[in-house]
Amino acid sequence: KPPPKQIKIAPPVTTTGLTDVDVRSGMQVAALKQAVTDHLRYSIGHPPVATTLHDYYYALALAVRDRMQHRWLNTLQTNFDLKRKIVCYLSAEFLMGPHLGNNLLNLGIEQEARAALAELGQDLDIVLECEEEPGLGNGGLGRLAACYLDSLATLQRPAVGYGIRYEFGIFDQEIHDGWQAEITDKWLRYGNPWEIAKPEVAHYVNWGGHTEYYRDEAGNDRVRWMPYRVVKGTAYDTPTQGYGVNNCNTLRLWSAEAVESFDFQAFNTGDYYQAVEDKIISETVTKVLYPNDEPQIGKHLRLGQQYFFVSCSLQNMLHILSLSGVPVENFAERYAVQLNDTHPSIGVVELMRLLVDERRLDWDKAWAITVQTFGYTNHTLLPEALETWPLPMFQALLPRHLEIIYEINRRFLDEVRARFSGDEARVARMSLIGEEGEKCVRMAHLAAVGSHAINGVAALHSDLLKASVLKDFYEMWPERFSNKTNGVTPRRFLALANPGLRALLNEALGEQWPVNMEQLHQLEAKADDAAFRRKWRAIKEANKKRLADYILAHTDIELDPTWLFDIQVKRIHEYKRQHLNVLHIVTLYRRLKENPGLNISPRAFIFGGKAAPGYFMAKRIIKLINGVAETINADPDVNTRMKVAFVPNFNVQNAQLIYPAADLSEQISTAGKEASGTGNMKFMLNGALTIGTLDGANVEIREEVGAENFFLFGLTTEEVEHIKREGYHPTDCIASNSELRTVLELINSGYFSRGDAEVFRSVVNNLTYSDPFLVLADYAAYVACQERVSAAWQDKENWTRMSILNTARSGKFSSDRAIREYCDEIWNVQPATVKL
Ligand code: GPU
Repeated sequence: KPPPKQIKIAPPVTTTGLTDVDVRSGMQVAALKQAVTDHLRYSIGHPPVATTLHDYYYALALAVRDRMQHRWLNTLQTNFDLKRKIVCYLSAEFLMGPHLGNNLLNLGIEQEARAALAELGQDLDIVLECEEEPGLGNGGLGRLAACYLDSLATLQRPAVGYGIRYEFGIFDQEIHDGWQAEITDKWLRYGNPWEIAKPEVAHYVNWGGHTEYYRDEAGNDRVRWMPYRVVKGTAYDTPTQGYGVNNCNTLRLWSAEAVESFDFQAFNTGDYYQAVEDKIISETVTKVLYPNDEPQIGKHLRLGQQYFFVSCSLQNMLHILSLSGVPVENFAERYAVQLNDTHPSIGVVELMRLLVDERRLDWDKAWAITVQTFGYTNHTLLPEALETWPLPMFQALLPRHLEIIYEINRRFLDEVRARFSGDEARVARMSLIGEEGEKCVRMAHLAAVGSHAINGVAALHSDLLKASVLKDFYEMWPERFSNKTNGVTPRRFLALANPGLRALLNEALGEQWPVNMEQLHQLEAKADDAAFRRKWRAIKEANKKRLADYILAHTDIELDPTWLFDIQVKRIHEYKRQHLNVLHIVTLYRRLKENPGLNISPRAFIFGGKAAPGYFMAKRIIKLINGVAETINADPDVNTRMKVAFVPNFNVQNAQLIYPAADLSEQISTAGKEASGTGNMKFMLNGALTIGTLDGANVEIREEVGAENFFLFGLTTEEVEHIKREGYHPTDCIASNSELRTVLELINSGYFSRGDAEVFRSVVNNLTYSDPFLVLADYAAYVACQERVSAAWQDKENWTRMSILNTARSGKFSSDRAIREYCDEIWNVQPATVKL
């Protein structure tokens, strides 16, 4: 990213005549204007000649943060006074996206801020673009955590998000000659106005070494962990403001530093380099986010990151509990700790260690507290994505934790044997230690054993969980299992991302819909109103124009906003089947070349998404999309009716431009593979129609919107499993479909790679001889379904009707609904009203 423009703007001098308006908390234009002016002068302190646009962003951000700070402190005090139970959401990722626009929205001061900046000669929209978004997540899982923080605050539930302050978040993606290039994400480069460092909030985390057994004063056998290294974790807090309420919760991220006292030994013996090296190793822990989402790659440092943030967080909870004068025995009455997938599941063991070794509780008591405290959300069924750690690696880093795991496992397997006597195969399947091949710790089993509640993230996913990955655990403890279908925040992804639609909804429904999405049902009546439909179309077209401008600026590809915008944005993964989408595009291309008079609905095919840097096939798929785009966009025979664009660096910021501009949402994963999906919901909220398989939350989206307003195609989960069992031969699909054969041959010939027939050989071969995600098996059904889409698009009025119905029936997918369910059914956490 280039440094912010050095626009020379003289800091203004104002005379507001403020009387009762506090510059640090006033919400009026005059107060905000004065606050920005003061921050420019006293917090940033550039002379007029050096003041930049970025300075205005930073000054406004600080002014907004002051307003939240006021609410934040009141929230903390209220929760403390009321002794409320607190949700602790443990997540290795929080993909927050840009803060400024969202905080203005949630505080209800967008217009005031816009006016204040205008009086200072600045445009809010341009200032908003200066923000470098914190990309501390890979995709769906990290963004879900961010949506849940928004809903927790809005629903007035006391909550803390605990995670890692990565110095480098998810890489920035550039496209060079069609290939993905990864650029380090230096998001902290120009400072971060949203966080407040809390150097006094620090905890110490041990690594490695060995354990010693001793007898305490009372004659009890105890264990002491003699670590090889100690790392210090310091808290950085980001306030998360609820919408339309005073509640402001905390996102607490831990940053690792070296422990100085540890250096002295080395310095005294003159081993300066050893000391410096220790410091570097310690600080490495929170350096960088691992860019692989599913599957996680089993690296030593990754386990270190997980243990580091989980240990800091649990120590922090215990510390606050004792400050409140609450006995440790009451831990589970005061904290509901949720594990966002298995990444923080070492917490089960760490809490046991803290309670048994450090607080000297007896085992049974500690275990009861632990199970009562934790809940576990599973986010994937992909076997290669289930986390396991090789035993030697685990033992080297966490020797005491391995001992505790053995003890948990011994007691647990006794229970299994008592329930299912003689079933040793079941015992082996359920063990926390995997013994086939290299021995390993199974983190999903640990999370399941250590949690009183286990949930999947969509109805289908939760059912499959009980029938496959966690079947044995379901048979053991059926009462622990439930479904919590994901949701997304309508504040960021509708009100903020789609101001045109926001205004129309306000006009039609009043202003409560962002916190009561069921009210959107009232739109159903409007779907039959031609004047309303015209307004609806005008908003969609303006959003498409806005996206087209962005795409032109970033790719040089010009799109026509009157065309059908067909969009697939998400991480690039074979199971998500971006290559199935490409096969349809090439099919259409060939049909147009063969039959120039063919009547098709003109379409823009838009893609976006990052590939894990080491994921060979995903990177080829990006190259394929770009190769097809280059050829098609340059071909005058077709480019008046179809174009293809790959939006580089898909992130939260450009997602807010993309979802509102979609006519068609591509949700085409192999049935049974996408746990839920959340992009599907963001599209629906914004009135896109879905083309999709019966996978993840698509099933529930179709249920809500009605089958007649959803383009369904493809094999079901059962059919997929059946075909796999019988032995799947993709070559049969090719043999029986000459059009598919021609399409694959065209890709293989080098036609989309300037004659180089090697580039896509691996993709074509993979589909031809392996095709693990049944792309070819679903090809014909997908192409046929796309023809139905094309025909439906011709009827503008009916398409608009369906679009309105999609928004009208999207209420279920608000994260508020999801968070209410978690609070009522898993966490038992009540709202607390915060007054100013
Ligand atoms: N998901 Br596990 C991720 O984004 N990263 C992960 O490491 C794992 C799951 C996603 C699922 O793929 C997606 O289906 C789901 O909607 C999302 O988590 C949130 O639950």
